Amino acid sequence: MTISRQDYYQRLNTANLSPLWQSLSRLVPPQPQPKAVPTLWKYDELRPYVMQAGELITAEEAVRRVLVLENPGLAGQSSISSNLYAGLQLILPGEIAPSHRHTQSALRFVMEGQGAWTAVNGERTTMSPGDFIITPSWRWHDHGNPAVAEGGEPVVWLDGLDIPLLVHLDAGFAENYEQATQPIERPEGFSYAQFGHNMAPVRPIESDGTSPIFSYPYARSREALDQLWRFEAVDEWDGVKLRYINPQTGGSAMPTMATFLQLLPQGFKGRTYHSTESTVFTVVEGHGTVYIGAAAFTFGPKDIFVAPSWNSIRFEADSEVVLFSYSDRPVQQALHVFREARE
Ligand code: 1HN
Repeated sequence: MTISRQDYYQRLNTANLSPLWQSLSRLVPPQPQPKAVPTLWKYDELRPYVMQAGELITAEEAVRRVLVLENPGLAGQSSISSNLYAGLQLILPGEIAPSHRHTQSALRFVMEGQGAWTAVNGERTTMSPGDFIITPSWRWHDHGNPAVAEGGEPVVWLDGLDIPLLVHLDAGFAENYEQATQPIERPEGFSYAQFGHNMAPVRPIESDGTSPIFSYPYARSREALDQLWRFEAVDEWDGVKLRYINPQTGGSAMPTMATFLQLLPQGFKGRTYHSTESTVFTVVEGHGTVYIGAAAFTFGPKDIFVAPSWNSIRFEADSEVVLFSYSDRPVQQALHVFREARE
């Protein structure tokens, strides 16, 4: 007598087996089926929570005083999209976030406040709003903020990391440095002088896959967009959009995350596109509306929103808008699975 399918599946289960025919369409969907959902965080609503954290815990105790932006479709996973992490970090005057390193790559995008510093590769950089700062994989990094007497003020930045990707890859390592801060070996601005002016040292410095420029100041990137806009280089989907590059390779500044800055002219009504990358956007300037899948979000300065893979995306700008964004595009490109469609 043949057993019932029910019994059969039960027995398979106890033998650590499963019938592919029951999961095939889920495993190989006709198009991406992200669990992450389009989500917007209004900075006005986030900010009080961030500042309260400053009253409840020191940077020293927290190690990193960060509120994680968690996608409601990925609850409990500290993820804003399937491969990306986002958080808001606060550092108060006089505080130090102690030096450590990990295989996860990190980016910082400064949201508010001036004068905090981050150190990477023995060099410090001072933060200003709109600056894009990189912590490469496995490099010691510490952050600090001068005391109030030296002009310190609360500084908040957006942290973008490839944490969920490294979870999938089971490739996470981390270590603490024996001191709170790493030794300073080079003057501030050294790496920017070497690589930030379309020039490079004559004797090649070997690339570790991450840009040797670890701070991309906002003023310079903003100026590029402004000039291109004046030259009427406005794309119907993206407005004026540039990607940050690693000057050693021409590729993305970080191996796992691409970063972009784009300008939407006042009155811009963009066309619709789809992309397999999941993108986290933050608003640097201006007001507008973004349509992501079935969602419509009106946004203003410092708001953060995420467009998970293959959701339709379209922008409208009420005033001149500047958006910073990061995505998992380089990973998809390396694997030859990146796709986009422009309607
Ligand atoms: C980290 O090292 C930082 O260095 C921020 O500021 C956020 C989230 C998870 C793991 C490491 C930082 C982080 C992080």
